[in-house]
Amino acid sequence: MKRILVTGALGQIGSELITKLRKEYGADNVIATDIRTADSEVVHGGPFEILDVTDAAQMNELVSKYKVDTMMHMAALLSARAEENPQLAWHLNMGGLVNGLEAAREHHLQFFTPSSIGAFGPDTPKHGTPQDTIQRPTTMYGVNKVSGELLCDYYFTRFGVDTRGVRFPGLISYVTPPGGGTTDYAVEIYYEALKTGKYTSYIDKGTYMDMMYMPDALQAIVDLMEADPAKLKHRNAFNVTAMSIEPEMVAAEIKKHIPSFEISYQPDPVRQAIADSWPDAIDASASKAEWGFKAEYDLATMTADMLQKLKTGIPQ
Ligand code: VAH
Repeated sequence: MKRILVTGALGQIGSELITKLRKEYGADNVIATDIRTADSEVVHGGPFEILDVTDAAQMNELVSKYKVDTMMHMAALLSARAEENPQLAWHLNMGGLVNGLEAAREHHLQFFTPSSIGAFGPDTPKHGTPQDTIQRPTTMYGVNKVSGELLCDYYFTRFGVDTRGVRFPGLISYVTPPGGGTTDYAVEIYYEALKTGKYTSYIDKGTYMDMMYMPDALQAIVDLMEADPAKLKHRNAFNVTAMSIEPEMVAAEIKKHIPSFEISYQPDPVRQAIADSWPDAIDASASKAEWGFKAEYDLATMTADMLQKLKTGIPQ
């Protein structure tokens, strides 16, 4: 992995992934792309191009122009937004993925794209969700993610493309506010704790979901992509997680820093239903065994770091 093109570079994962990759591989070796531009370090800190991932010709042109050897395909509509517009979600999430895989096949690229715990459904075992288990998601996002996992496996077995991916849990970060996800409450709550001292959660108390702090997610991507392929029994759907939490637990941890903080609940039927269809706690043993996955942050250390970093200036 020497020269990397990243799609969705201005998104929640992409914007921090670019910073990490430029540190690790050199700014000029990381080409950030997104469908829009922004006044951001992602745009100013190294090569940046406007790219609509549903435009195959434009994608291939950039792959050739920058002579990349790796693509990290991060552009996607997240779960809640995908439920608002399932047809657009299929077009963007699957159209973009097929174009990325075809570019990887034609240009012999290593290829990463994330799946999600959203790839599981109500029939999936909720506790200790195995690496290999039933996947009958009931959301368009979940259908996209299962289809994506199978498609990436196909490109590996049929065409020999070096595809790799993880099933991310909810990701928590202080750099770029997330948009359109079901797990966004676990990010918003920190912003509101500092801004107003209270938060009304759209996910009900007692709703457990897997979560991970962004630094651990970014390290997982690099570790998987640098892993010895001979040791990988799986390819495109490694379960990774750091913690299984619900809103009351997050509130209690915040209260250790802001004793006056108050949480209340107003469940959003759509996002509550999505959350209820997902596992409570997945098993990440395959990732640990096959490529040494390890999360550094737990709820306590993540909360301390989030609040400390956000105090220095809440991104608008
Ligand atoms: C979402 N943050 O909520 C994403 C993620 C597991 C959740 O896929 O849609």
